[in-house]
Amino acid sequence: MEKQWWHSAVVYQVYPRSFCDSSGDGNGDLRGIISKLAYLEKLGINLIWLSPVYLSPMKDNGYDIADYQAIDPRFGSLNDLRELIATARQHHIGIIMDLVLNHSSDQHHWFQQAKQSLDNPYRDYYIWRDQPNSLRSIFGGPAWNYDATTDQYYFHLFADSQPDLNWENTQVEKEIQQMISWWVAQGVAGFRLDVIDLIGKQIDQGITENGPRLHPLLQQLHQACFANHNLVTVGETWGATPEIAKRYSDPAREELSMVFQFEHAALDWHPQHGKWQTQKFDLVALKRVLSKWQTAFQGDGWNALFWNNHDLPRIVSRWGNDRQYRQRSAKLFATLLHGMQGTPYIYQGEEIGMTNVRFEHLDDYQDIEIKNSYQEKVLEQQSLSHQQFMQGVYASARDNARTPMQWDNLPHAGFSKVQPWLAVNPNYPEVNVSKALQNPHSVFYHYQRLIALRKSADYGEILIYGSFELLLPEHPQVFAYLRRYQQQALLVVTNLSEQAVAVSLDYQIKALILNNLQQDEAQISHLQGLSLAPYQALLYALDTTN
Ligand code: TEU
Repeated sequence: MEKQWWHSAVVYQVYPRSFCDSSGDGNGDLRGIISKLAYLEKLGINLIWLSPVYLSPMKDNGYDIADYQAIDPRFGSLNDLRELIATARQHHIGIIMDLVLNHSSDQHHWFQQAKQSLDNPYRDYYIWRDQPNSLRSIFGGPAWNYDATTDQYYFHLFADSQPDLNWENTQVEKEIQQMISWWVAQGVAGFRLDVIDLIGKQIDQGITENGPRLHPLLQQLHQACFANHNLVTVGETWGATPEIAKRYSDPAREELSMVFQFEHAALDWHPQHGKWQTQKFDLVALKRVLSKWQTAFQGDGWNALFWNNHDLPRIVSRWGNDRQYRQRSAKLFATLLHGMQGTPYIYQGEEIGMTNVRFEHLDDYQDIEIKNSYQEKVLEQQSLSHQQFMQGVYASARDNARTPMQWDNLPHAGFSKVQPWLAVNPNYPEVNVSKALQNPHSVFYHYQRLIALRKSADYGEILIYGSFELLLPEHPQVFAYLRRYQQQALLVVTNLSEQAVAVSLDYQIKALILNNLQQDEAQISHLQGLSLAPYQALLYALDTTN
């Protein structure tokens, strides 16, 4: 397949509100990000995916945009953003902006106009009906909100303060294309497209995901905004199967560079209660899903690799062990992910093994999804008790990922001089950047090594373009796979359990490249009877001469 610059890139997601507060108002901001660019360059990443910083009432932390071409004063100014783009470039880092195109905030002037009257010129920018149908909001409750002024209902797949834009209206499409082209002209490296699989919806048929208009709209977007700019574009697509993912990311179709698929990310969710009642982690299922995605594309698609983002709980708490084996299991997940084929994404704090949080009261949490789901599941339907719901919050709530970045052991973890908008995880004296940077065996340096390997002359090509073969698919503790490229082979072998385990693999070793344990390396040359300690992760180069 034709090589692209973003095949070899590593992306780091910044959730601006929680990254670094330079102004002292308890919210992270752009100048805070600028102050940490040297740190990110040291980690080795190439791109920052910047979660939304646009003007917003912050009902959904910026995923409710009131003006796509203005910066929210909490985060700074447009000049600060221009400075971020320019300074990041000096650190060899590009900026990926987050585009929320499925909906706007109800504070956007389009919606403020639209709700004035039935014949307002902006009325048709949104979706209105005389009667609601049975569609539900992803955040809980009906997807329709009654507007008394005009005696109609408007449609919202998320909060009622996030009305869905009407992509059937070509005027909407045109305005959005102009806005995106303006951002391209600001010098950004690319875009992440929020819930992009929802824009082709056909409400009256009850189709929200993967609607018939989706791909034509994306091709038009590509044509109007992305073509000839050498950008990277990544779509958020919860409903993607490999077949669907090819429709987005096959280069011949000229839509997006890649998509985030969530099959692995929702594996332990309950069929009825979803993330609010998690089920036992099933390693065999995880391996099956990931290896399906690893082998799905033959030049007609590209994987985006991630464990974490601002919507998901922390991987080390979720499927690792965030107590006794915190650092070790954090490194294990890093090795597994960065060893696979695709573009890796790191979510802020992942590189130091930040964990989930357990606040005592529901009120200690800020996320609108928590509040709305509590309303629906505990108060209205009474399908979960308060206690059950809190267990769900501890396991899966989005605020697990959104607690402020832990920079050092000063008050508020060095994130801010004042009480932050969301409380800091109390483990910050132990888990923080400053401490990680002082310890050569920290999670941070493990990530740094993995990123460096991807850039190395010896292993870059195989890590980026090598084929993938899952080993021991039914093994209940071990996740192991091979990568092959031309005459080279790599082996990743990991133990996702608290018990030591012995495996027998019939390969000759050339070199041990990475080990998440500080061990005196026994001079083994063959992998028969390999014994893995709890959460051990090894990366070998294999001898392929015979
Ligand atoms: O997320 C899409 C989305 O559907 C998530 O809200 C997810 O389904 C949910 O967390 C699972 O319970 C995107 C953004 O990443 C998210 O932060 C926004 O809240 C959402 O879109 C609306 O813009």
